[in-house]
Amino acid sequence: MFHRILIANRGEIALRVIRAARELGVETVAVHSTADSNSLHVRFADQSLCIGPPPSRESYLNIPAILSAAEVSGADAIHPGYGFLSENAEYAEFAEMVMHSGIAWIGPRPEMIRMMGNKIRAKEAMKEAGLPQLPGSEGVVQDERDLARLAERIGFPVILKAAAGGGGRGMKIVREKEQLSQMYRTASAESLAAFGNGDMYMERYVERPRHIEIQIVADEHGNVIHLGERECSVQRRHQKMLEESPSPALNERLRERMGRVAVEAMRKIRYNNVGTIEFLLDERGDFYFMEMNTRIQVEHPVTESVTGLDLIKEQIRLAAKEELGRTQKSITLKGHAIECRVNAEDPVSFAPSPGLITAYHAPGGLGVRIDSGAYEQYRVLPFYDSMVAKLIVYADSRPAAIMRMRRALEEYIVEGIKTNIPFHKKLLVYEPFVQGRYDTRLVEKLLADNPN
Ligand code: MV4
Repeated sequence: MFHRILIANRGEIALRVIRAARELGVETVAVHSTADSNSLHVRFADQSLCIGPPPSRESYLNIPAILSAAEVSGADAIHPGYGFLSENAEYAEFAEMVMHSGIAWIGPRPEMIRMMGNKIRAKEAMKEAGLPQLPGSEGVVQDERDLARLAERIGFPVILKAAAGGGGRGMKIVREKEQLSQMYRTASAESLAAFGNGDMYMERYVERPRHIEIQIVADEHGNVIHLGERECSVQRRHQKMLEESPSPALNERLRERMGRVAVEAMRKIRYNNVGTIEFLLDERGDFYFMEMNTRIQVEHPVTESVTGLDLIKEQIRLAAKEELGRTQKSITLKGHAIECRVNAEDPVSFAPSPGLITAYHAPGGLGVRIDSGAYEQYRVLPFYDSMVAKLIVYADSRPAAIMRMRRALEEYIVEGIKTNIPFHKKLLVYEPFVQGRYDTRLVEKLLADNPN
């Protein structure tokens, strides 16, 4: 096992990694910007080092500063968390540089990160590995002739996606032939400007999909298991707001099928550490590979709640080359978990609302978990994303989890800043949500049905 882990992140995920490391008896090193000196991750780590000024580019994205911090603190492993470098074009290079410095990398091999970072290469590899795919371009759209020919074959509507995009960035839905050229040129130019890569691919557009993702855990010795799914269809502009596990859309047969093909694919590419395979699930119950995330995700606690595994401890153990020590048979999904992302934002306009938290009281009681770096007198900074807490509830059944989440949201006191807690309270009584009958358009529909 490692002696000392440096956490290349801030906020709740830095705290989350510190908690896991401490329980494993491993020392921790926090890095922070000058704006984060009073953060809990700095307080709870064994050591902390300031790595630069508030803007992320100069601190949490500053690879040389982070590597220097690892060196001077004597860290023998680095955990990247999510966001920052783990959602950056340089993610694979960062992993590589860490390993070349003789420091263990708590994550997948750089080649895995690189492959999945290019959405076209990821699709090709996952097709080869047996994951179902939507009819599409099978590679880059070469030119305008290729474009028209492909769209004709696939049939409208189609969707154009950026090879270097992901998570909804650089996408264009095209409903008719006449819009095709224009949309393609715009999308490709925008992607080139945003990601330095104008390559586009095309897929048949699925109208009312659900976003279902399968959690994978893989060791360095070829053992791979899945931990079931997370339902992530409650999103606004590609920002997830609430996640749950299990998905109300899956039955045991479909779960077993999605999990099995996901595990087989990961075995074939010799994937290591934790990862998430994202699928689109259509109204017929057919599922298609969308993207793969090679990092721990914000919503990992719902999986922890229903499986009883600590995913961060698993990540650390796997990076230390330990064996998985669990078989697929030993994994059972029990009960139901829901996570609400509590953001410092206006519940109506969704505009960020940074500032001083003047009063704070987090809910408690059976089956309630809060992952947060917030406290009374904590200042939510404008430099970083607006998520201030994750509220996770666990109960025997979905209806009981919904009741528990409503109760917990009522107990939550956050004053001084605006939060989306009022939005979550509406969502938790919204009939399509309560029924579990929803798709990726749920939030839009809720906002249309509740004009204020
Ligand atoms: C799609 C799609 C429909 N058909 N691909 C959005 C995020 C990115 N990962 C891919 N996304 C989509 N891809 C095809 N072929 C619909 C979406 C989509 C979506 C997906 C998951 C969750 C929310 C979404 C909201 C709008 C569109």
